[in-house]
Amino acid sequence: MATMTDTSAPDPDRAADGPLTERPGRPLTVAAAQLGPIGRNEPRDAVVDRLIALVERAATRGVELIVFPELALTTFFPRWFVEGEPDLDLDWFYEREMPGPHTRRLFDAAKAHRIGFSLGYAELTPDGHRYNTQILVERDGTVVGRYRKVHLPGHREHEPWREFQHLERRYFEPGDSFPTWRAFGGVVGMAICNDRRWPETYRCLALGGAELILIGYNTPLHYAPDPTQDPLQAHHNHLVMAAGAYQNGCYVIGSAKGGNEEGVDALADSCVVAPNGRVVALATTTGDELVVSDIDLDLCAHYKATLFDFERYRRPEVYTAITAQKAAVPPPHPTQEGRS
Ligand code: CDV
Repeated sequence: MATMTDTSAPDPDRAADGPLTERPGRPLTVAAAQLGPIGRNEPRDAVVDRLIALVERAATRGVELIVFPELALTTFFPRWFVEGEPDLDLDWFYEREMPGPHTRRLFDAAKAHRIGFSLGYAELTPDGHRYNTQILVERDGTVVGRYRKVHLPGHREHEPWREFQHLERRYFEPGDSFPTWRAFGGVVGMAICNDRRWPETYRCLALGGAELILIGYNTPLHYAPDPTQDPLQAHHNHLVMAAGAYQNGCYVIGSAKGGNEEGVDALADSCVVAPNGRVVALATTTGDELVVSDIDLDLCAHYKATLFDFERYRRPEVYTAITAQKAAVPPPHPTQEGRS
């Protein structure tokens, strides 16, 4: 029988070298900078004005890092099939440089207030590639890193049976990695919208040491392939981010573009989730709103060094199916002989 002094059995509730003790802490004040709808013809400068207003509000609240949503500079244009929309200039929705002529003011305002930020936008590279991208900018205005969305949802071809399209797979190429960076006193990673539903996203980022995962999203309340999910959108949103945070000992900041955008209702519910899996700050509106939280990155160690001590407890040799196969491979149906 195990005694109080028996150290032979691994105790998952205790760090490998003894109980976690009080630490000095790595405090950081963060905010999801939720946006309400952006109109199809809303000029870029008007959108940037809204982003700067949120930066200025953040400054009065001591915020050091703000997270803007996915495609935060434009309406969610993948809802339109361009051939059917002669007035739609698709290239207008993409940024060719970052910062560019319109976004330079945002960089300057954030730097003036010593506020870092993460911003989602449609990227058009000089050699013609298009990505759904999010960047991370430090408090001194330097671009720390860029992430390109890995999990592109929706479809490639026009599907007229839908109330609105979701043509991300037509308008973007997928990204191919989950990088992490040292920034804001910790290790930071990013993900975009549909990425947040996949456990692989968080685990890949956590294997890169992520303590803080920044996620922008545009989630229509109506999911055409299976409308039974419509009333569950808010539940699924927090379910996946809370699970990702807890199972990887990370903070997660989820920032929505919510409200009714060009006739499509989108989920708001921007939030900050702690490594214990609790939503510690939550939006109360569907419009432009700062969702502020005082976090402590040292809280991550309580999970990373105990229950989710990867080095001690993970079994990658047993998880080979995760990278070796894509679709599920169920066992074969039993044969008549097998049943007898
Ligand atoms: N922008 C997104 O990635 N939206 C998806 C919808 C289409 C399901 C999402 O996962 O929220």
